[in-house]
Amino acid sequence: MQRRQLLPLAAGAAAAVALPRFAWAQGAYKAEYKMSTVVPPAFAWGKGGEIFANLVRERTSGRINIKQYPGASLVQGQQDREFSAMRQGVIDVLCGAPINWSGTVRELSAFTLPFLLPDHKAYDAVIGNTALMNEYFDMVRKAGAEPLAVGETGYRQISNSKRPILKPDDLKGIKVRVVGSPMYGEIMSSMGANPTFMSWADAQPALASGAVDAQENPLEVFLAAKINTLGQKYVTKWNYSNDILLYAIAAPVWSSWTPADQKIVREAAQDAARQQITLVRKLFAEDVQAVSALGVNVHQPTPAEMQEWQVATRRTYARWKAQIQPTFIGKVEEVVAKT
Ligand code: X2X
Repeated sequence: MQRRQLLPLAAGAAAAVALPRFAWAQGAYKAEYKMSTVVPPAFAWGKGGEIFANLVRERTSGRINIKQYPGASLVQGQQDREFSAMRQGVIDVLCGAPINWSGTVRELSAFTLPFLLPDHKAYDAVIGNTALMNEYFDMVRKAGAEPLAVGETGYRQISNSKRPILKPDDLKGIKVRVVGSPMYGEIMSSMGANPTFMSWADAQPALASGAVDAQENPLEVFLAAKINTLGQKYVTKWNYSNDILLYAIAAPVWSSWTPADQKIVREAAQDAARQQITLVRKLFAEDVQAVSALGVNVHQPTPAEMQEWQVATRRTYARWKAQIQPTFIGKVEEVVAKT
Protein backbone atom coordinates (compact mmCIF):
# COMPACT_ATOMS: atom_id res chain seq x y z
CA MET A 1 0.00 0.00 0.00
CA GLN A 2 2.54 2.51 1.15
CA ARG A 3 4.81 1.44 -1.63
CA ARG A 4 2.13 1.94 -4.25
CA GLN A 5 1.49 5.41 -2.93
CA LEU A 6 5.16 6.15 -3.20
CA LEU A 7 5.72 4.91 -6.72
CA PRO A 8 4.22 7.94 -8.48
CA LEU A 9 6.71 10.08 -6.60
CA ALA A 10 9.48 8.70 -8.71
CA ALA A 11 7.58 9.79 -11.80
CA GLY A 12 7.65 13.45 -10.94
CA ALA A 13 7.68 16.10 -8.26
CA ALA A 14 4.16 17.22 -9.14
CA ALA A 15 2.75 13.94 -7.84
CA ALA A 16 4.71 14.39 -4.64
CA VAL A 17 3.01 17.64 -3.72
CA ALA A 18 -0.37 16.04 -4.22
CA LEU A 19 0.32 13.34 -1.61
CA PRO A 20 -0.40 13.86 2.06
CA ARG A 21 2.71 14.39 4.14
CA PHE A 22 2.43 11.15 6.12
CA ALA A 23 2.88 9.10 2.96
CA TRP A 24 6.45 10.33 2.79
CA ALA A 25 7.15 9.41 6.37
CA GLN A 26 5.65 5.93 6.15
CA GLY A 27 7.08 4.87 2.86
CA ALA A 28 10.36 6.73 2.75
CA TYR A 29 13.56 4.74 2.75
CA LYS A 30 15.75 5.20 5.81
CA ALA A 31 19.05 7.02 5.42
CA GLU A 32 20.78 4.03 6.97
CA TYR A 33 19.90 0.38 7.55
CA LYS A 34 21.72 -1.11 10.51
CA MET A 35 23.38 -4.49 10.05
CA SER A 36 24.74 -6.38 13.05
CA THR A 37 27.68 -8.78 12.78
CA VAL A 38 29.47 -10.36 15.73
CA VAL A 39 32.89 -10.09 14.10
CA PRO A 40 34.39 -7.39 11.84
CA PRO A 41 35.43 -7.74 8.16
CA ALA A 42 38.87 -9.08 9.14
CA PHE A 43 36.97 -12.33 9.73
CA ALA A 44 35.32 -14.28 6.91
CA TRP A 45 31.80 -13.79 8.19
CA GLY A 46 32.26 -10.11 8.94
CA LYS A 47 33.64 -9.88 5.41
CA GLY A 48 30.48 -11.58 4.14
CA GLY A 49 28.51 -8.75 5.69
CA GLU A 50 30.74 -6.09 4.21
CA ILE A 51 30.53 -7.59 0.71
CA PHE A 52 26.73 -7.64 0.97
CA ALA A 53 26.47 -4.02 2.12
CA ASN A 54 28.79 -2.86 -0.66
CA LEU A 55 26.92 -4.77 -3.38
CA VAL A 56 23.57 -3.37 -2.21
CA ARG A 57 24.89 0.20 -2.12
CA GLU A 58 26.39 -0.12 -5.61
CA ARG A 59 23.41 -1.84 -7.21
CA THR A 60 20.80 0.49 -5.72
CA SER A 61 22.91 3.59 -6.47
CA GLY A 62 22.92 4.32 -2.74
CA ARG A 63 19.12 4.11 -2.33
CA ILE A 64 19.68 1.37 0.22
CA ASN A 65 22.58 2.15 2.49
CA ILE A 66 23.41 -0.76 4.80
CA LYS A 67 25.86 0.11 7.55
CA GLN A 68 27.69 -2.68 9.33
CA TYR A 69 27.97 -2.63 13.13
CA PRO A 70 30.53 -5.28 14.08
CA GLY A 71 31.12 -6.52 17.61
CA ALA A 72 27.33 -6.85 17.91
CA SER A 73 27.62 -3.23 19.09
CA LEU A 74 23.94 -2.49 18.46
CA VAL A 75 23.22 -4.87 21.35
CA GLN A 76 26.26 -3.90 23.44
CA GLY A 77 28.14 -7.01 22.41
CA GLN A 78 25.39 -9.34 23.62
CA GLN A 79 25.12 -11.37 20.45
CA ASP A 80 22.33 -13.55 21.87
CA ARG A 81 20.09 -10.47 21.78
CA GLU A 82 20.48 -9.81 18.05
CA PHE A 83 17.27 -11.47 16.94
CA SER A 84 15.03 -9.86 19.54
CA ALA A 85 16.64 -6.49 18.80
CA MET A 86 15.81 -7.05 15.14
CA ARG A 87 12.20 -7.66 16.14
CA GLN A 88 12.20 -4.43 18.17
CA GLY A 89 13.47 -2.42 15.20
CA VAL A 90 16.97 -1.78 16.58
CA ILE A 91 18.57 -4.00 13.92
CA ASP A 92 17.41 -3.91 10.28
CA VAL A 93 19.72 -6.47 8.73
CA LEU A 94 21.03 -9.74 10.15
CA CYS A 95 24.17 -11.41 8.89
CA GLY A 96 24.86 -13.95 11.57
CA ALA A 97 24.93 -17.37 13.12
CA PRO A 98 21.49 -18.57 14.26
CA ILE A 99 23.17 -20.46 17.13
CA ASN A 100 23.50 -17.04 18.76
CA TRP A 101 19.73 -16.58 18.62
CA SER A 102 18.75 -19.99 19.93
CA GLY A 103 17.33 -18.48 23.12
CA THR A 104 14.87 -16.50 20.96
CA VAL A 105 14.30 -18.76 17.94
CA ARG A 106 15.62 -22.18 18.84
CA GLU A 107 14.37 -23.88 15.66
CA LEU A 108 16.74 -21.79 13.54
CA SER A 109 19.75 -23.46 15.16
CA ALA A 110 18.80 -26.79 13.56
CA PHE A 111 22.06 -27.11 11.62
CA THR A 112 24.33 -26.94 14.65
CA LEU A 113 23.73 -30.38 16.21
CA PRO A 114 27.01 -32.19 16.91
CA PHE A 115 28.40 -33.94 13.82
CA LEU A 116 25.13 -33.47 11.91
CA LEU A 117 26.96 -32.09 8.85
CA PRO A 118 30.17 -34.14 8.76
CA ASP A 119 31.82 -32.39 5.82
CA HIS A 120 31.36 -29.77 3.12
CA LYS A 121 29.75 -32.28 0.80
CA ALA A 122 27.00 -32.78 3.36
CA TYR A 123 26.82 -29.04 4.04
CA ASP A 124 26.35 -28.26 0.35
CA ALA A 125 23.77 -31.00 -0.15
CA VAL A 126 21.73 -29.47 2.67
CA ILE A 127 21.94 -25.79 1.77
CA GLY A 128 21.50 -26.69 -1.90
CA ASN A 129 18.30 -28.63 -1.25
CA THR A 130 15.53 -26.27 -2.31
CA ALA A 131 12.64 -28.00 -0.52
CA LEU A 132 14.59 -28.18 2.72
CA MET A 133 15.75 -24.58 2.57
CA ASN A 134 12.26 -23.34 1.67
CA GLU A 135 11.02 -25.01 4.81
CA TYR A 136 13.82 -23.39 6.82
CA PHE A 137 13.17 -20.00 5.22
CA ASP A 138 9.50 -20.30 6.21
CA MET A 139 10.61 -20.69 9.82
CA VAL A 140 12.67 -17.50 9.46
CA ARG A 141 9.65 -15.68 8.01
CA LYS A 142 7.43 -16.86 10.86
CA ALA A 143 10.04 -15.50 13.26
CA GLY A 144 9.80 -12.03 11.71
CA ALA A 145 12.53 -11.68 9.08
CA GLU A 146 12.82 -12.15 5.34
CA PRO A 147 15.60 -14.70 4.66
CA LEU A 148 17.76 -13.96 1.63
CA ALA A 149 20.71 -16.30 1.48
CA VAL A 150 22.90 -18.67 3.41
CA GLY A 151 26.68 -18.53 3.81
CA GLU A 152 28.81 -20.55 6.22
CA THR A 153 30.25 -19.54 9.59
CA GLY A 154 32.62 -22.52 9.53
CA TYR A 155 33.41 -25.78 11.28
CA ARG A 156 34.03 -25.18 14.96
CA GLN A 157 37.17 -26.63 16.57
CA ILE A 158 38.12 -26.80 20.21
CA SER A 159 41.28 -25.21 21.56
CA ASN A 160 42.70 -25.15 25.09
CA SER A 161 45.67 -24.18 27.19
CA LYS A 162 46.12 -27.45 29.10
CA ARG A 163 46.64 -30.55 26.98
CA PRO A 164 45.97 -32.27 23.66
CA ILE A 165 42.32 -33.36 23.42
CA LEU A 166 42.26 -36.74 21.69
CA LYS A 167 39.29 -38.42 23.33
CA PRO A 168 36.24 -37.41 25.39
CA ASP A 169 38.00 -38.14 28.69
CA ASP A 170 40.63 -35.52 27.89
CA LEU A 171 37.93 -32.85 28.37
CA LYS A 172 37.42 -33.77 32.05
CA GLY A 173 37.74 -30.71 34.26
CA ILE A 174 38.51 -28.33 31.39
CA LYS A 175 36.81 -24.94 31.78
CA VAL A 176 35.43 -24.07 28.37
CA ARG A 177 33.81 -20.90 27.11
CA VAL A 178 30.80 -21.67 24.95
CA VAL A 179 28.43 -19.45 23.05
CA GLY A 180 24.80 -19.30 22.19
CA SER A 181 22.91 -22.44 22.74
CA PRO A 182 22.70 -24.39 25.98
CA MET A 183 23.23 -27.32 23.63
CA TYR A 184 26.92 -26.44 23.27
CA GLY A 185 27.11 -26.32 27.07
CA GLU A 186 25.54 -29.73 27.35
CA ILE A 187 27.87 -31.25 24.77
CA MET A 188 30.78 -30.12 26.92
CA SER A 189 29.35 -31.04 30.31
CA SER A 190 28.27 -34.50 29.08
CA MET A 191 31.96 -35.21 28.51
CA GLY A 192 33.07 -33.88 31.88
CA ALA A 193 34.16 -30.35 30.91
CA ASN A 194 32.91 -27.26 32.78
CA PRO A 195 31.19 -24.93 30.32
CA THR A 196 30.67 -21.19 30.89
CA PHE A 197 28.40 -19.13 28.66
CA MET A 198 29.97 -15.92 27.46
CA SER A 199 29.71 -13.45 24.63
CA TRP A 200 32.54 -13.17 22.13
CA ALA A 201 33.50 -9.82 23.67
CA ASP A 202 33.97 -11.42 27.09
CA ALA A 203 35.63 -14.58 25.78
CA GLN A 204 38.98 -13.06 24.89
CA PRO A 205 39.73 -11.46 28.29
CA ALA A 206 38.54 -14.67 29.99
CA LEU A 207 41.00 -16.72 27.94
CA ALA A 208 43.78 -14.20 28.56
CA SER A 209 43.30 -14.22 32.33
CA GLY A 210 42.94 -17.98 32.52
CA ALA A 211 39.38 -17.71 33.86
CA VAL A 212 38.63 -20.33 31.22
CA ASP A 213 41.00 -22.91 29.69
CA ALA A 214 39.29 -23.54 26.39
CA GLN A 215 37.05 -22.20 23.63
CA GLU A 216 35.53 -23.48 20.39
CA ASN A 217 35.45 -21.53 17.15
CA PRO A 218 36.35 -21.95 13.49
CA LEU A 219 40.12 -21.80 13.03
CA GLU A 220 39.82 -18.76 10.79
CA VAL A 221 38.36 -17.00 13.85
CA PHE A 222 41.22 -18.43 15.97
CA LEU A 223 43.68 -16.96 13.48
CA ALA A 224 42.02 -13.58 12.91
CA ALA A 225 41.60 -13.03 16.66
CA LYS A 226 45.11 -14.37 17.39
CA ILE A 227 43.73 -16.72 20.01
CA ASN A 228 47.16 -18.36 20.26
CA THR A 229 48.40 -15.19 22.00
CA LEU A 230 45.82 -15.87 24.74
CA GLY A 231 47.59 -19.04 25.85
CA GLN A 232 45.69 -21.48 23.63
CA LYS A 233 48.29 -24.14 22.75
CA TYR A 234 46.26 -27.17 21.66
CA VAL A 235 43.67 -27.47 18.91
CA THR A 236 41.56 -30.46 17.94
CA LYS A 237 40.10 -30.18 14.45
CA TRP A 238 37.03 -32.30 15.10
CA ASN A 239 34.54 -30.35 12.90
CA TYR A 240 31.82 -30.86 15.50
CA SER A 241 29.41 -28.11 14.50
CA ASN A 242 29.00 -25.72 11.59
CA ASP A 243 26.35 -23.04 11.57
CA ILE A 244 24.99 -21.25 8.54
CA LEU A 245 25.56 -17.54 8.07
CA LEU A 246 22.04 -16.24 7.62
CA TYR A 247 21.38 -13.07 5.64
CA ALA A 248 17.96 -11.70 6.55
CA ILE A 249 16.03 -8.43 6.66
CA ALA A 250 13.58 -7.36 9.37
CA ALA A 251 10.08 -7.95 7.96
CA PRO A 252 8.82 -4.32 8.19
CA VAL A 253 11.98 -3.06 6.49
CA TRP A 254 11.66 -5.66 3.76
CA SER A 255 8.05 -4.70 3.00
CA SER A 256 8.97 -1.00 2.82
CA TRP A 257 11.16 -1.65 -0.25
CA THR A 258 9.90 -1.79 -3.82
CA PRO A 259 9.82 -5.23 -5.49
CA ALA A 260 12.63 -4.11 -7.79
CA ASP A 261 14.83 -3.21 -4.82
CA GLN A 262 13.87 -6.42 -3.02
CA LYS A 263 15.13 -8.36 -6.02
CA ILE A 264 18.41 -6.44 -6.06
CA VAL A 265 18.94 -6.99 -2.34
CA ARG A 266 18.16 -10.71 -2.53
CA GLU A 267 20.58 -11.22 -5.42
CA ALA A 268 23.24 -9.19 -3.64
CA ALA A 269 22.90 -11.43 -0.58
CA GLN A 270 23.14 -14.55 -2.74
CA ASP A 271 26.28 -13.23 -4.44
CA ALA A 272 27.79 -12.17 -1.10
CA ALA A 273 27.02 -15.58 0.43
CA ARG A 274 28.73 -17.36 -2.47
CA GLN A 275 31.83 -15.21 -2.08
CA GLN A 276 31.79 -15.65 1.69
CA ILE A 277 31.61 -19.45 1.37
CA THR A 278 34.55 -19.44 -1.06
CA LEU A 279 36.56 -17.36 1.40
CA VAL A 280 35.72 -19.43 4.47
CA ARG A 281 36.63 -22.65 2.65
CA LYS A 282 39.93 -21.31 1.38
CA LEU A 283 40.80 -20.44 4.98
CA PHE A 284 39.57 -23.87 6.15
CA ALA A 285 41.82 -25.63 3.63
CA GLU A 286 44.85 -23.74 4.91
CA ASP A 287 44.06 -23.53 8.61
CA VAL A 288 45.97 -26.54 9.99
CA GLN A 289 49.14 -25.28 8.39
CA ALA A 290 48.54 -21.69 9.44
CA VAL A 291 47.74 -22.56 13.06
CA SER A 292 50.62 -25.06 13.32
CA ALA A 293 53.00 -22.40 12.01
CA LEU A 294 52.20 -20.38 15.16
CA GLY A 295 53.60 -23.17 17.31
CA VAL A 296 50.14 -24.48 18.25
CA ASN A 297 49.71 -28.26 18.49
CA VAL A 298 46.94 -29.25 16.05
CA HIS A 299 45.39 -32.69 16.27
CA GLN A 300 43.33 -34.06 13.39
CA PRO A 301 41.28 -36.99 14.70
CA THR A 302 41.53 -40.38 13.04
CA PRO A 303 38.29 -42.01 11.76
CA ALA A 304 38.23 -44.17 14.91
CA GLU A 305 38.55 -41.08 17.12
CA MET A 306 35.78 -39.35 15.16
CA GLN A 307 33.60 -42.35 15.85
CA GLU A 308 34.30 -41.98 19.56
CA TRP A 309 33.26 -38.31 19.54
CA GLN A 310 30.04 -39.17 17.80
CA VAL A 311 29.21 -41.89 20.29
CA ALA A 312 30.03 -39.56 23.18
CA THR A 313 27.62 -36.88 21.89
CA ARG A 314 24.84 -39.21 20.77
CA ARG A 315 22.61 -38.72 23.79
CA THR A 316 22.95 -34.92 23.72
CA TYR A 317 22.21 -35.03 19.99
CA ALA A 318 18.99 -36.96 20.54
CA ARG A 319 17.82 -34.67 23.34
CA TRP A 320 18.44 -31.51 21.34
CA LYS A 321 17.07 -32.88 18.11
CA ALA A 322 13.81 -33.40 20.00
CA GLN A 323 13.89 -29.90 21.47
CA ILE A 324 14.97 -27.95 18.40
CA GLN A 325 12.88 -29.23 15.50
CA PRO A 326 12.75 -33.04 15.16
CA THR A 327 10.82 -33.24 11.89
CA PHE A 328 12.99 -30.76 10.06
CA ILE A 329 16.21 -32.25 11.44
CA GLY A 330 15.01 -35.69 10.34
CA LYS A 331 14.82 -34.35 6.80
CA VAL A 332 18.31 -32.85 7.09
CA GLU A 333 19.59 -36.27 8.23
CA GLU A 334 18.00 -37.90 5.19
CA VAL A 335 19.70 -35.49 2.81
CA VAL A 336 23.05 -36.00 4.58
CA ALA A 337 22.66 -39.81 4.51
CA LYS A 338 22.51 -39.69 0.71
CA THR A 339 25.87 -37.91 0.38
O1 X2X B 1 31.13 -15.93 19.76
C1 X2X B 1 31.54 -16.81 19.00
O2 X2X B 1 32.18 -17.79 19.40
C2 X2X B 1 31.27 -16.69 17.54
C3 X2X B 1 32.00 -15.47 17.02
O3 X2X B 1 31.74 -17.83 16.90
C4 X2X B 1 29.79 -16.61 17.34
O4 X2X B 1 29.23 -15.57 17.17
C5 X2X B 1 29.01 -17.86 17.35
